[in-house]
Amino acid sequence: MVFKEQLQKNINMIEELLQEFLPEIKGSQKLILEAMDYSLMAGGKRIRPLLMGETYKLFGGEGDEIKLFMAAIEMIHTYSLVHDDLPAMDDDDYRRGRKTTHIVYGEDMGILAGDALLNYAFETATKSFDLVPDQSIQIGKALRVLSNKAGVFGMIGGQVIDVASTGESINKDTLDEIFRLKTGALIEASMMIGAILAGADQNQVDKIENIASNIGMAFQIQDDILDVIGNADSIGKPDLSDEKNKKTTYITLLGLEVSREKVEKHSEEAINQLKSIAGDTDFLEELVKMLIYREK
Ligand code: GRG
Repeated sequence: MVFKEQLQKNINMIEELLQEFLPEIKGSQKLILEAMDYSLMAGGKRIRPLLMGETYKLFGGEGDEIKLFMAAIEMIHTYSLVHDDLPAMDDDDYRRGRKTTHIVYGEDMGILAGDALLNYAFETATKSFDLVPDQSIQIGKALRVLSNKAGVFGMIGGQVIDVASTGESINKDTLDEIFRLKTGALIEASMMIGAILAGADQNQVDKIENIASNIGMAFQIQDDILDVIGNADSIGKPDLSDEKNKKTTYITLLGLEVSREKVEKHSEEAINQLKSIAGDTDFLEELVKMLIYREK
């Protein structure tokens, strides 16, 4: 099957499993359940579950427990976007082509829907203990990676440095740290969990962490580039949201050309490291190229 067809099939499968694992919208929690559904089912590229599922397959995984973790990582990613859009943070009215959660449901429900998605991610992932009890050690390790990479020394930590340094001038080391944590940590978690649940050993998991870290850097620098040169969603018009939010970016620090070279360097490293892993890495390599050279 050609790459694009396979990709669409995988995305459809992810959409279905997200819907399947979300609670039914009913009862006394109807409002928050609706806000969670609104946030999670708003589309999005689904790159974290895609990377997780493919890494799982690469290391020979064949079970269904990965689906619970694929849903969990997308729930955590979505919570971070819902909170990032709040008035106290970026104060954005639109996300993924529609009104943000706090605009539709109010700021209170925006906060709670984000909290609920974060918690529900763990409620979902821990169902894997019932599904494959004999895999409890791998599941425990995967949960540790998920919580650490999303936490104060991972994604949240990156957001903290980012928020604290907004409007300040920062150097490249600090910017790299923000990218590594804010964007990289969840991408690392996605691929590491795929490897862990498939039974990869520690050396292989470390290698995957490194590959994912390069993907995360390339992905975020490309995000900065798209903010300046425009993307397909805004019909070629730049968003310039980084400029509006007074953010230091790769472009403001190094310029467009060097930023493009950095994207190239990180993606090449990721792809070369992927090639050194035994197994069929073709789809993953295509996926990495597509993510890094995306236009939205
Ligand atoms: C609020 C705890 C907390 C964290 C927020 C992820 C994040 C940290 C903020 C979102 C803003 C942003 C641009 C983060 C960098 C990572 C990134 C490029 C997120 C967007 O991810 P995509 O492109 O989004 O995968 P879709 O909508 O496709 O899922």
